[in-house]
Amino acid sequence: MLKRISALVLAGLTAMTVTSCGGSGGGGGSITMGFSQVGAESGWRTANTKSVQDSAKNAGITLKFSDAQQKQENQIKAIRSYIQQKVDIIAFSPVVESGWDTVLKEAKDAKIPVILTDRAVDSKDTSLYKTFLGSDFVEEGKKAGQWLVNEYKDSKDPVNIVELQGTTGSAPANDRKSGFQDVIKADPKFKIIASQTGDFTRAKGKEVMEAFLKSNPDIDVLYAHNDDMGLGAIEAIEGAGKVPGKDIKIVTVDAVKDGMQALSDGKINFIVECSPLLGPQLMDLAKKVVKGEQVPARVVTQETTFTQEQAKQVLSSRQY
Ligand code: GYE
Repeated sequence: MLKRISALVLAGLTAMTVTSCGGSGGGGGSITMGFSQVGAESGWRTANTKSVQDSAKNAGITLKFSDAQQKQENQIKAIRSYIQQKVDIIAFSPVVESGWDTVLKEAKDAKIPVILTDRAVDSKDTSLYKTFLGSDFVEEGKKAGQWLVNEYKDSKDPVNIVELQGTTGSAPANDRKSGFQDVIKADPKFKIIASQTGDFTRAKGKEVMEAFLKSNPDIDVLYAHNDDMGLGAIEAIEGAGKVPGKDIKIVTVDAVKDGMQALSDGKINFIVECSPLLGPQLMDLAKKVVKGEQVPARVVTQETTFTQEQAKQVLSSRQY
């Protein structure tokens, strides 16, 4: 009797080992990824979500996906639930840069690796995550600034700029602001006369631009941290009886379809590309990390910029 019980226990234990081995992905079984997305605030985000979902499917990775509606507390909850569910790997796009140490430490203690995708965290302890995949937002801000410097190179007059910032405290808002400022500060004729968050949404971009137009009669340039806020602002500018792209020049970041359409139509003057198609690289990195292979600490997305002419040429072939 005793012997039989111990044999059963043994069989049970073996079965458990086999399942957990399959679950870990190390033995060729499928990988489960918990992914906490920022929200659905922009065209960029929608394209990013699709890229992550499609490429998980293509890579044979089981994806648990949650949308945090631009709230850090929701992301922390999602990450904690992925830890409880013992997923093989967690990936997330942190809505803001600060305040992640505790939950990242919890994941580390549970031996669940974390990949940052799209946005960075400001944690000093870089052992809290395996790698960070995404754009160089400072560089994007610089590219927007360089376009402006070139556009006004023959003018001595002051250039009054209004800025629509992304979500307060987010890496792209912080970095696109500082990169832009770094370039334009070389010439005092460039003046940022108003700067406020539009939360990366069209609705907020429109609302804030309306307020800018009311209090500033003399706006030369709008720098919007993403296309969506720029598109909202275009509505506000047209509503105020001005011509976007002419009376007020517009430079934005992302290069999503609607942005590229407005650029081709002459309503936006220049777009700095920020690619949302991070899914395939994310899945490759996840497979390597789960296998215990070394991955680079930082993987930077390749990106370009678009003038109105260039937008016309590529518009029909854009994927997002
Ligand atoms: O530019 C904006 C989105 O984090 C790079 O978030 C991303 C930004 C993107 O809402 O449109």
